[in-house]
Amino acid sequence: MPRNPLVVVSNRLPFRVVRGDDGRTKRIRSPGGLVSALTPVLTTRGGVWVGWPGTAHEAGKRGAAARTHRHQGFRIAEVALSAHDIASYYSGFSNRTVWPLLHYFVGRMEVDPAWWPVYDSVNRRFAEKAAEAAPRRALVWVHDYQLLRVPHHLRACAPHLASALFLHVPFPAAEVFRILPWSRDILHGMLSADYLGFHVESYVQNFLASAQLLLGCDVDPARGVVRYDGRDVHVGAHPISIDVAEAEALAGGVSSAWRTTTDAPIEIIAVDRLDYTKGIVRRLAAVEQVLERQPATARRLRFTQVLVPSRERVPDYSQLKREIDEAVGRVNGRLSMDGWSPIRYLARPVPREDLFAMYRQANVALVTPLRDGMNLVAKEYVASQLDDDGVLILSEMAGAAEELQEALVVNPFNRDAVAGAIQRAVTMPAQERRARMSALRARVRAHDVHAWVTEFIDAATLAVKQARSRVSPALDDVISRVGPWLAQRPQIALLLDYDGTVTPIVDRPDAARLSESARLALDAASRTPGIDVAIVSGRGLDDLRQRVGLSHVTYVGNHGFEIEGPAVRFRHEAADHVSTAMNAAADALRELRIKGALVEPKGPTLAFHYRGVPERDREAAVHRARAVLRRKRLRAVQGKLVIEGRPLVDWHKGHAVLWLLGHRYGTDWPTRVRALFVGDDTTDEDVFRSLRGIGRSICVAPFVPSQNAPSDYRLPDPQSVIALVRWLSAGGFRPAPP
Ligand code: ADQ
Repeated sequence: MPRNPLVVVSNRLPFRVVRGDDGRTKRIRSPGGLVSALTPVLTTRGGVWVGWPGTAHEAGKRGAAARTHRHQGFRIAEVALSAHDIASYYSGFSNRTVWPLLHYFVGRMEVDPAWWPVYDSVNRRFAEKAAEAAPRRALVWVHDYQLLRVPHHLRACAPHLASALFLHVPFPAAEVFRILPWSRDILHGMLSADYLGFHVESYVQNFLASAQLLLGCDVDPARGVVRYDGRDVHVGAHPISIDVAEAEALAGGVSSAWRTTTDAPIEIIAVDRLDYTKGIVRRLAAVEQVLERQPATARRLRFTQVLVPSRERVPDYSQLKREIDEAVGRVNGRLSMDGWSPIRYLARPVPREDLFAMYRQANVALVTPLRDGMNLVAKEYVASQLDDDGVLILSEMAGAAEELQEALVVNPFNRDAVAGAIQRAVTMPAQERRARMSALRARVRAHDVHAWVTEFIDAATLAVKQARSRVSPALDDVISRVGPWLAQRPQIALLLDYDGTVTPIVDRPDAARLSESARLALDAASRTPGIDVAIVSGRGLDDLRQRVGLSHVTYVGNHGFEIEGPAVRFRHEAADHVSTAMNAAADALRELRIKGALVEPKGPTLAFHYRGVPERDREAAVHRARAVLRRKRLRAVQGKLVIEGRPLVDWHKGHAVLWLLGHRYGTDWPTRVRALFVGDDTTDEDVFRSLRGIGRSICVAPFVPSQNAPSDYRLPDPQSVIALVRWLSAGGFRPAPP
């Protein structure tokens, strides 16, 4: 594999910046296998780690805070976040919306519409920072649920960069994921990467099912491929692991020989980050049950709960901490005797040496999360059992359970089952313990975090090569998806916007001419039996008719206020009432004498074009134009660098299209007609929405639109729209005769 430079993008940098007693700041390495696994890769390949240093920067100091510097042989690019960013992006959307949902805690998911735009814009800043810092030909590796929109923004600002995303938490069933109001935006964000990795195969399949259900993508579950926007996005399972050599070295420093002596206490250990997903309160209840009902075991048992605080800014977590404190206090209060307490409770970060000493000395590890992406504690415990002894009790809701099948696998919601597993573990014959633990240890040793990093990067690099050499043009993609749908009805209504859809966007509206080849293609389509062509535009009816100049076509002009074509003639009643106000508004707009602006009266509507206004003056120009329209009691509608003045009634292109279809084919037209609309402007979104579910629509845009566009497909430019029109008149969608 070629060794391209690597850019790691994660919410947190590989170190924390803290202020010492002397008032000076220093860096403390973040714990965890990820940092120790990625550091050597970055050092040898060269590259950058992009992340947030962990402290809020004060407003106005962004430049100073967002620095790039060197660390252990590679570069660090800091993304500065304000206190408001942290509250909305991190504590809000990431930890109170996405985290609970991805862990199936639907009831805990909070929805605050103010958080989403901050999450998206912070993700954009991470992407911009990565694009700016990335060496040429780098692979950008994005991590985790806080950054799911980064691949989208990266493709928009640096389309040449290859990117991959790894999700450290579960990906839930599609029916759960769809509960998130921004589920489609998140999927668009993720699918903009070239490669996607999850811990285990079940998350891969859940993700593929979501792409199919929510975006209508073609997926190949056997190969792990999603066809998205003309590309094959590969998706694979990569179970994360730990630094086994480090774990063995730490565990090797202590002895556990005493563990097997007959009157030694039976040590049970549990180690968690403070989180409701870890099932700590339920676990304590199971331990309590054993203590109460198995007096012979209870006398010898000592249960240690190690708990590292986290997310203290999120209210649920401080509440949970109180619940755990109380539960421990209650059990110890009820069951302690003669200086002996059944539960030892260490609610603080423990040095790695001490943690691994505890693992090594524990007879049993109780790992019972209610839901967990992988769970590294299970693997750390296994790696520490240097004499192949010890029993792992493992929740079936942890990703680790898909790998570590020789553990005692339990449902953490079933207290009797967990208590039963504890009882079984403490009475398990040595032979069975060794058989199980040696198999577990062999598996963890064979696949440590260094292997995980190498395999992920190799899979991503291969996927990038395949995807980039086999990009099928967006048109092929649309044709393969829309063809079978069109073939289901005898009639097609092909509805096309004009500017930016069948002609390229130009500086002055009067310069937008239909090319001869486009005219021929539209003419051929309009004469094809079973195809009905309409041009739907904001332009005045006469202007539109003149520009297209075809007799078999229907013209929907003035945003639907006027319609004319074979066997149809319509004019919205409001059109007549507003002509005086419209003319007066056009005069008033001209009188503003805004340099570069163009006023276009169109009868029942008018357009104020400001494409020619210098950029710095545009905001003021729009403001003044809107004020004029308001005074004349007209509706101001935003288009692409144009403000439209329309009668103050609820009527737009979408309503006009539905009226035309009903008028021509009857109210039950969807049973006989396939309506396909193509448009590019913001005003076309009304048609996208009106046709949603009863017709289909294509948005003309060079990239996947930033937000979740209500259209079904995308084509990059007017040439591909005309190619689609030719394909339709050639009958490409009709099944071949037998
Ligand atoms: P976490 O939810 O943080 O990670 P986990 O995989 O269990 O969960 O890792 C916790 C780490 O913290 C372990 O390395 C453990 O040793 C350490 N730790 C816990 N308590 C400690 C204490 N008191 N003192 C010191 N260290 C302590 C997320 C996902 C997981 C996934 C990982 C990696 O939620 O499912 O396994 O990412 O992808």
